Amino acid sequence: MRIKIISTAVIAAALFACNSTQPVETNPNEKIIAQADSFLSEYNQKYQELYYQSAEAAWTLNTHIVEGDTITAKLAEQADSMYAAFTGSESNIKACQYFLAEKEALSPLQVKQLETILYNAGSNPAIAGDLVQQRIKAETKQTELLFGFETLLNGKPVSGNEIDGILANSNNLKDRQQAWEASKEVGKNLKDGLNNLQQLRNQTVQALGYEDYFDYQVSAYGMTKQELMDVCKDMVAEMWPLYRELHTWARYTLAQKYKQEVPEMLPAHWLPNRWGQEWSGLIEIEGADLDKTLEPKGAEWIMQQGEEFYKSLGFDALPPSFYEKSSLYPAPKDADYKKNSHASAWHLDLDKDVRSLMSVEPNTRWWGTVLHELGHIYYYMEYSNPEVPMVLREGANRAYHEAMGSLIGLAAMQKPFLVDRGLMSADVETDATQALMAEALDFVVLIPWGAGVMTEFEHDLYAKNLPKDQYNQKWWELKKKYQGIVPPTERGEEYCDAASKTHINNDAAQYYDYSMSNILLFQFHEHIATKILKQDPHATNYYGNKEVGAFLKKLMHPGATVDWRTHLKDNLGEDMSAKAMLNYFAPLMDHLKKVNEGRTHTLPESI
Ligand code: X8Z
Ligand code: ZN
Repeated sequence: MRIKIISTAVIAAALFACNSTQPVETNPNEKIIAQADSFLSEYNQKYQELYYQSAEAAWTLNTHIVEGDTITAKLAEQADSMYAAFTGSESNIKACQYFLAEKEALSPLQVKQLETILYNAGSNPAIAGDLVQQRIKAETKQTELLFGFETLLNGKPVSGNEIDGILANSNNLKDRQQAWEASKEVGKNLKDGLNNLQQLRNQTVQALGYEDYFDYQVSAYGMTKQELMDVCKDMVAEMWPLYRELHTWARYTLAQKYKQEVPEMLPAHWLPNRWGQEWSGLIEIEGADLDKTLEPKGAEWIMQQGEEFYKSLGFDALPPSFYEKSSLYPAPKDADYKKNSHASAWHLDLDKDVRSLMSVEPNTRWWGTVLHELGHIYYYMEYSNPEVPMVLREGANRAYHEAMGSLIGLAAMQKPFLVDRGLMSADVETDATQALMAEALDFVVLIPWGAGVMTEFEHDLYAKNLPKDQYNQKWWELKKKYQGIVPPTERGEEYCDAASKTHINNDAAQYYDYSMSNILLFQFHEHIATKILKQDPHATNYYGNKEVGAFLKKLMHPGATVDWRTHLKDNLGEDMSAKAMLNYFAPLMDHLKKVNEGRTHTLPESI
């Protein structure tokens, strides 16, 4: 049965009727509580239904991209429009405002739901209906252009995995540069679309009083833009001395590897990642080449072992539908469709229908990504419980969501775990400092990229209306400032290198989530290692420990029904802080200072 949405007039009439018919001694709070409950239960039901339809259509759009397939795009747009019309409807907004005016009378859970409903309305307000429609269309188009793009290398189509393979393994700088440049070609096609989305995203949220789209996305954390930018600035500043040492180490190490002079800044194509966002591929730990171990085992094995790890902590097996409906492996070479090549996890019905979209291959990078995505999936499954209303089936904040699987990814690279799981021989004498290096090249290197480059670019894009003819200049200015990375050759405004990053197109103004998640996950890890496992945080083995699982479930179970700060304090006894991460990497700082002695640093001492 379709539920009619209550309008303010209906609510007011209902209240009035109640007032005139109820006995005088009835607590007036009870009435408004009951009214709000009835509104919320109807809302949640309809929300789930429309969310599901829209997610299903988006799933098809992302897993089966066929050039010129207007039907899939149309279906996705239609479903999105229905979802937008409901979540942004004037009557729903008014109802929330009406109830929130009586906040004190309501329960905290009701207030949280009403606030979230209003927040969701913020990106789709009916009063900006035409703009919302245009934005939905533009977003669908951008996804098609990004993932339908045929990247060519020497005239032949190549996949993202193949580009990554070259950047991970080739010592030939010419090949590397070609692969890197090929991976940026897609940006040219996306520039107009990004410019269009920049305007449309801003205009739609402005209709409900947000300053701009960046302001809107940040408000989910209960922060102002300035507060968020300050948090990001602090994260970058705290990690900077370590990043600066890593940068110097990487310049000298790579110059030697490629037999070149030591460059002032790192050429983008020298690094083992298209965006230079993580450099863990630069280190090889003797006797512990996980790539070699994983290769013969195959992609399916990686998936299965990932699930096994979570199960060993006490999580349930994945529902059979996960394997039936997910799109886990690369599309066959001769497939007549393309798929989104960036990994993601989906909660389609906000209940049991969980899926992941990946292109898993048997290597270390995908091992980490599988565990990351499964973290999202298990978070979905954990908060899909009767205590969490549909509209609050989200992470305590977005960074929590990103942190869970990355935490397991960190744990899954530590020696005691690898030995336990037969992925490393117990006899291998590993160098603990090298292992720490590999972790820093992943988790530390992401901070200036995420909290610096990506965040400041998107801040300027939305909050400062960055002009289109300055996109690339700004991008490379930030890459140099925060990452010390420069392009192989001049990149003019015909390119749009920022748009080669998925999130700029379809996960806009949220990338600080990942930097915050790295900070949070070291706090979680320190707690687990010292309080639960009583092991050195650098050498843990979570496998099979139900207490670790119980702790994670406790973090996950309430979804967004809790305030993220209170939740952290309640479970860890502390606020968000980089202290755990800094402590963890402290031994590396001493080591790097020694290794870099006599070398020239080209990044400033502080930022
Ligand atoms: O996008 C992701 C995940 C999906 S939420 C694979 N990550 C960021 C990225 O790839 O840019 C994980 C780490 C950073
Ligand atoms: Zn993620």
